[in-house]
Amino acid sequence: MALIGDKEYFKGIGEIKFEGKDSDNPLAYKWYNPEQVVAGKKMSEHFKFAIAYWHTFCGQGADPFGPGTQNFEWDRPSDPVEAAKAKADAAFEFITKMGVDYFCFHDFDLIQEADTFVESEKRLATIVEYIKGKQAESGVKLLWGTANCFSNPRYMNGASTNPDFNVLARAGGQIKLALDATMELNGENYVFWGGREGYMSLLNTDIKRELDHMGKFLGMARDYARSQGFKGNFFIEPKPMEPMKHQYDFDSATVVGFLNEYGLQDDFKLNLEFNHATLANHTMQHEMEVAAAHGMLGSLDANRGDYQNGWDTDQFPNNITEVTEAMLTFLKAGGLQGGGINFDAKIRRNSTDLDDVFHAHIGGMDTFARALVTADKIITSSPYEEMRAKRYSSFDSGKGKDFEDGKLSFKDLYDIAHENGELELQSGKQELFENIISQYI
Ligand code: XLS
Ligand code: NI
Ligand code: NI
Repeated sequence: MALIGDKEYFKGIGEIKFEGKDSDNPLAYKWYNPEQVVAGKKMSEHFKFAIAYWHTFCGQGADPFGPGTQNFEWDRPSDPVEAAKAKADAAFEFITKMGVDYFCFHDFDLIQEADTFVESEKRLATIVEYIKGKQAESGVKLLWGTANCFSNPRYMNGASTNPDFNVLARAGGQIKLALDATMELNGENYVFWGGREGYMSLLNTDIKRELDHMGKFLGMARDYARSQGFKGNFFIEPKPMEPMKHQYDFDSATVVGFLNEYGLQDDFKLNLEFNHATLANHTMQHEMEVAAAHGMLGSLDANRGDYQNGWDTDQFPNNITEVTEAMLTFLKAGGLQGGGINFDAKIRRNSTDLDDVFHAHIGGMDTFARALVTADKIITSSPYEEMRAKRYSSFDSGKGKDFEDGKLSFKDLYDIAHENGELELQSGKQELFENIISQYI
């Protein structure tokens, strides 16, 4: 069913279908087959792909050196409410044609923020009502909502970590409305990305006080949403820097520690992003492993960085090795805790055709599908699992098992060391592990 209002924005492009890897139709899926069962679940259920409202329908390709290049038809109405409705029409047409089930938004992606808080609240209510109708018509669901508490100049020193209480309170007011909008649209989760929660200079910053404020603020937001009946997950999205010099939600390990410190660990999980991982000098697989080890692998923002520069370039994923490694962790963790895979990615500034945004998402979804199938084969039919298990086999019985069971004293370790004498080296077999990944791709 193609959902097309009075106006069709993506003319000449119909629904994107799965045609298999031998198809040379650029507007077809080669690997992503929503119905295909992998590791006991349909691909569409594994992934819960989502389209990011901000990049795909708000971003126009501007960069620090020049204005946008992508002035599409839905950007043209001058009245903010008309513009927001046109954008919603274009968004739902695109999402439906892609056959994707979910979208994600920031409050003021949906509609332009007004000059006053009161007027912004009214605008938001109007567009939420409109989008509710679009959802009912199309069946498209909301993976998560969030608030943009980083673009407006009032947040230049942070939102919940702002040294000025009145800015913190304003952020609270704004996030209350974003939570309400998320609940109204049946959002399955709510994301906090601390865009300016961090510092530019330590000379003017009290880290301890700011972290305490953020911890308290997040707890209050959670309590409010729970009191309104929100059952979904809260996610924190780590990123080490940009826009701030340093951001408090630096990486998975930092955020896990923070959540435990402030008593947020039962309601909050992590939304991890590939490009943020690389900015933190980690691989995405590392970030996912750390989150999974704490039962906090919540959701993923799919994209990739540029390996030759250090920016958050938010390119569409196409690195099959990188995504396959991520999918190994994904499958072994039993998937995501409530989240899905949101394309937090944008087409390049010089990609100016309407079909470019289709090619971008098709490529990204195919990369994930191919990586999932590959990771599943590696787990089920290669020696990979056995090789990993073998490395730890000395803990499966005898003294190693006693150690794991807490039956040995430190003095026992000394006695065992004495008895063993000098040890043979045990190879880590890294190159063989790497070859298995390549072989199965
Ligand atoms: C920016 C973040 C942002 C979050 C949502 O780098 O990735 O887009 O995903 O606020
Ligand atoms: Ni990002
Ligand atoms: Ni993101």
